[in-house]
Amino acid sequence: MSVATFDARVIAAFGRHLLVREASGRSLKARPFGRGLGAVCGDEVRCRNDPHHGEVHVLEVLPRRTALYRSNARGGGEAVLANLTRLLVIIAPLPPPDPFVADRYLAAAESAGIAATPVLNKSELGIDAALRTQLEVYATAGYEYLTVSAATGEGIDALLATCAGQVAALVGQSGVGKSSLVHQLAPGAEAEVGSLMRDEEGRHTTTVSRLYELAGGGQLIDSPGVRDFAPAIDRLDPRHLGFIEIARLAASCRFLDCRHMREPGCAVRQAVEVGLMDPRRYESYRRLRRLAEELTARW
Ligand SMILES: Nc1nc2c(ncn2[C@@H]2O[C@H](COP(=O)(O)OP(=O)(O)O)[C@@H](O)[C@H]2O)c(=O)[nH]1
Ligand SMILES: [Mg+2]
Ligand SMILES: [Zn+2]
Repeated sequence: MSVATFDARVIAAFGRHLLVREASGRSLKARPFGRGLGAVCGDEVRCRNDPHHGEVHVLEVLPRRTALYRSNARGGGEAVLANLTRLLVIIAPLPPPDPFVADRYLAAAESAGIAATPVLNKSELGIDAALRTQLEVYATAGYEYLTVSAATGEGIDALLATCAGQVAALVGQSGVGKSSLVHQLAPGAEAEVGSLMRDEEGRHTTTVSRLYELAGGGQLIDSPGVRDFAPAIDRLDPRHLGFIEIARLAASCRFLDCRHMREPGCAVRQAVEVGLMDPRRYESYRRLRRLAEELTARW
C-alpha cells in the first residue's frame, strides 16, 4: 500500500517535537521518521500520515536555500534555522549589550548568504554614547541599521517594510525584545501556535524558534534568547570570517591567505591603525579567529 506524501514547512521545533504547516495552512504535530533526520524551524519537509498511529512523519528535509549554523559543544556545526533571507540582529540599551554576540550573528549571516540588519530596540529608553558608537560602526562597516521600540511603536513600520516578502528571523540576547517585536509585527500569531506547542507537562515551551506568517506576505521567526552565540567555524568564509569590512579590505593584503592577525603587509591591521576600521570590530574578529583555531586544533 502506498501512502501519499505532502510537503510542509516546519514552524516550530522542540527537539524531535515538530510543528509543521501544510499548504492549506493547517498546523500539525509531526516527528522525524528515523534518527539523524534533523529538521529545524524554517525547513521544508516531506511528510506522510502514519495510517497506524494517526501521526505525521517527516520523511525528508528538502534542500535548504540557506541556513544559520552554530557550533555545538563538540565544535561541529549544526543548523539552527533554515531558509532565511534576512537576519534581524536585535540589540537594546537593556540588558547591557554584548557587541561580540551581535558581531557573531552578523558574521554567520554574511557567511550563509543571508542579508543582515542590526536593529536597536527599546529606543525610547535613550541611546547612550557607547551604543550610538556601536550603531555608527555598523553603518560604517556597511550595515543599514534600524531604530525601533516595541513599547511605543516607533520604527515598527520601517521594520515591517524590511521584513515584507522575506523569511526574517529575530535573534539576539535574552530580553532585548524579540518576542515583543514579533507581537507588534505579526499580531495574533502567538495565540495560534501557542496552544499547539506544549511540553510533556503541558506548559508552553518557550525555548523553541517559531515561524509566523506576516499579514502582508513573508514570514517571521522568533528565536529563543541566548547568552552567547558561536557560529559554526567551518561555515565561515576563511578569508574574512563574515566581517564585511574585512572582506573589502582583504583584497589589499600582501598575502592571499592573510588571516589578518600578524601577517606583514596586512591591509586590515593597517586600517585599524589609521582609524579606518573600528578597533572593537577588529577585536571581535580576532576572538572569532582564535576560537576557530582552537576548534580546528582540537580536532
Ligand atoms: N522599555 C521597553 N521595554 C521593552 C521593549 N520591548 C520589549 N521590552 C521588554 O523587555 C523585556 C523582554 O522582552 P521579550 O520580548 O521577552 O525579549 P526576548 O527575550 O528578546 O524575546 C520584557 O519585559 C518586555 O516588556 C521596548 O521597546 N521598550
Ligand atoms: Mg522571546
Ligand atoms: Zn590581512
